[in-house]
Amino acid sequence: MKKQPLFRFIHCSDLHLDSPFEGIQSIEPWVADILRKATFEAFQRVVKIAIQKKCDFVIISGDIYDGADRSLYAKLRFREMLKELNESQIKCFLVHGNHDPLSGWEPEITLPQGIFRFPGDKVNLIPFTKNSQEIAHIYGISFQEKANMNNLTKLFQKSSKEVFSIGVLHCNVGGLPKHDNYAPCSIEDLVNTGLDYWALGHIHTPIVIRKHHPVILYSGNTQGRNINENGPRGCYLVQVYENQDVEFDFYPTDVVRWFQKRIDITNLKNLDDLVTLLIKQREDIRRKAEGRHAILRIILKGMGELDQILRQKIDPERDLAIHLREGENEKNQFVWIESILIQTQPPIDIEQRRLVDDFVGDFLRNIDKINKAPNLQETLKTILSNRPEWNIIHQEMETILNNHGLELLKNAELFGLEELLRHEKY
Ligand SMILES: [Mn+2]
Repeated sequence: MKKQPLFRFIHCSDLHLDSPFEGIQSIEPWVADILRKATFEAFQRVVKIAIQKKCDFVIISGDIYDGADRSLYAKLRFREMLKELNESQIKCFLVHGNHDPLSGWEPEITLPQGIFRFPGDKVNLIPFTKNSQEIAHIYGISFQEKANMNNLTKLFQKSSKEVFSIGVLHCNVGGLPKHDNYAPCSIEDLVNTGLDYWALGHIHTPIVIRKHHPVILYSGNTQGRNINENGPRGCYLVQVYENQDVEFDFYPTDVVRWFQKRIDITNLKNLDDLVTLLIKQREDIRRKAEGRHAILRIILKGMGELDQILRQKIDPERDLAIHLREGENEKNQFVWIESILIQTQPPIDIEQRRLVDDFVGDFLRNIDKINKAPNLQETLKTILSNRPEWNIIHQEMETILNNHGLELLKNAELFGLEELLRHEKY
């Protein structure tokens, strides 16, 4: 028979309660309603797992609330769920992160007993006792302010070698790109503290940084909130044994899962084939979502005969997405098409065509010249600022150029190419 662990806990993070879902082009009220509740429902699933698995405590590594000024509704719902933990004698240890620093406004709502919130001035140590035996030390510190640029690991000092020690911290390990570099630290810093388990928050993708001595984990957020947060989201169930061995398992808690799917049109003969393929992909995603709802972004890629029709005759939102969403309100697990992006190309070898000494070749060579300019944004700006319309729309255009300059140029190239070759059979 398998040995029983000394204790079990849940490590979760970045609940972002009451977070709005970002970037969905078109949404019906019934979907919006499910999305609005999703961050709460995801934490409800964490609570359920903690109770079912008979956990001793739950750790939340920051960003419980989405905004520094917490919504009253979020705090009320959070309290209800914490009450359930409390009724099952499950304690909860939490820190605050850059989204919900201690300096933010908080409605005066008392949280239930058994919840420990780490202050932001220094690292506190909370001993955890089971059957009158001290079996774990939990260390943590909250963000006082949003932009915490200090290496907080320097404040952690292990007080006992014998007792299993857990550090709770919202931080960026190793300067992970695309994330604010708050509370920056290195893996070495974490190892040097001598703690046995690091329950980290801030990075929304689950990452196992180190498997043993110490275990270092980002649990990721409990519910993905935009297309960049695709794939499974959830929490870790951690079991610690008498000899300090640690086992950890990921449990998905997301109510709605985000997917991005690239579809190649190269071998498609007509729109009928495309629609059939899109429906097949939608059903494939429904299976992959494993019993939960899904939001799907489709990107059409490839070089093919369908390119010209897709670019010139089809509105992907009005013609295709809307069709694929029909009947989804009757499904137990919906697949909501977030958008369909057309990034196809005409079946022409553009590099070869660029070499031809004719008008089309000239056009392609000019585009290439702009593309290779040292500062694409500035070059495009100079060209466009000679146009009379620039005076009226320059503010909007500058934002677009800064964020999507390259994309704009690519689209212009394909559009120009198709227009110039409109009467040619290619
Ligand atoms: Mn976060």
